[in-house]
Amino acid sequence: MDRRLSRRDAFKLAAAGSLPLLAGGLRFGAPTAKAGPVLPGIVKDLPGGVLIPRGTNAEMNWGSMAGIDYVTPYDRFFVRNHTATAFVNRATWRLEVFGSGLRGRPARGAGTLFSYKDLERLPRETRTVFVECAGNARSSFASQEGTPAPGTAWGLGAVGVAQWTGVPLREVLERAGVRPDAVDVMPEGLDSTVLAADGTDQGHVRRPLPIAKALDDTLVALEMNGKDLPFDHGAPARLIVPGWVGIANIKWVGAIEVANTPLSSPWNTTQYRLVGPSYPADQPPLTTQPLKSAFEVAPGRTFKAGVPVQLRGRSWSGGARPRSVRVSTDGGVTWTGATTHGPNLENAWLRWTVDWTPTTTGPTALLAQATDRTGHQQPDHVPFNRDGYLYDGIVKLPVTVTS
Ligand SMILES: Nc1nc2c(c(=O)[nH]1)N[C@H]1C(S)=C(S)[C@@H](COP(=O)(O)O)O[C@H]1N2
Ligand SMILES: [Mo]
Repeated sequence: MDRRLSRRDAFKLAAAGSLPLLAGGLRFGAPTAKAGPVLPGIVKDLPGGVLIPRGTNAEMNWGSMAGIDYVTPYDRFFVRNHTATAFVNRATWRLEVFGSGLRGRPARGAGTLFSYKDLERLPRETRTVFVECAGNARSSFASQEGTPAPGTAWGLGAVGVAQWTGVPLREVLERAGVRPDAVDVMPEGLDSTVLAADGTDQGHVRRPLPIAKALDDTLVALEMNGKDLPFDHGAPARLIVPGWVGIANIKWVGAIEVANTPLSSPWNTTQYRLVGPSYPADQPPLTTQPLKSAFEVAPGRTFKAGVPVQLRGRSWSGGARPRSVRVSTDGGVTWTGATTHGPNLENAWLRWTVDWTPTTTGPTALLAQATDRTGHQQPDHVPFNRDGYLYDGIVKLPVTVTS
């Protein structure tokens, strides 16, 4: 993995008018990754077979995780931008913490400023956790439930586990003078403001977080997998909110409001709630990601009849950890218990394998169903919600067996 800018990255940055903003010390080398599609708004290369373009976003191809260790490498980690990757100069970047939940109740512009160097001097922690889009597996509402939902048609690849290193948000808030009556904390990104479908400007990407979660395990991450945070994943600093919907993990964070009254933004009011005929009105904003499973197999892959293979996969949840997994290779008619392996970290994933010797030729579907430590199982069906969030059903992966 080479985090230097390729020549193509440099062109993309220049085209975005962003080169003057870049911090010094970047070296421009020859491209190192296999050429793949180029998406406006994403810096990293999208090598064929590793990341799949989805509009202006990029999804991990689960086939590219086969044989990969516990964490998702940078080159295959999905990217979800509401607008485009921001280029922030780390040397001049400041994080401002302000609001009515702090001593002295400083207004915006009068809060405490933290430079990157300030953060580097604070205590550090590493958390190995997933970031997963609330809309991950949204395409299953169309393919399995007959109720298509608008929005990025993700398969199961809008998820990745990385080692995020940074400063606990608690340390930052304590230094900024958080008061016991603080209720909500709202981080805000430095990327462009977002235009709604009707053309209204919704402002910068921001979403309130209850103070309890902010003071618990939330991180102001500076590193991903032991290296400086890459542009696409929020450099120089992003929030990591373990187990919660992707949108909570604000990238390119530039300001954090701490308030003694509840805060709101489009990302916890009109969006990121479950709206639909099966849900009572006024559902709360989404918090944790549900239990899911995926095979490390590219959709549509072919297998040869009579040739034994080891199918691998992973299961994860932002709630109780997965306990066991069962697998079907015949579209859900018969099931076999999978063997689980290695770590089963909270808010990360559990790897598993199952041996399979295909016999019947033709199209079939691979299914995996996880059970968590409370006994909850992934359901067969998921009731429709307007925005296609939190699809946690058993996903049918189409594959073909050839003679
Ligand atoms: N500032 C900002 N933060 C953001 C976003 C964004 O567009 N702008 N997208 C969010 C969403 S919807 C997701 S799923 C995750 C994706 O993180 P990644 O691109 O590092 O995988 O970032 C979240 N944080
Ligand atoms: Mo997301």
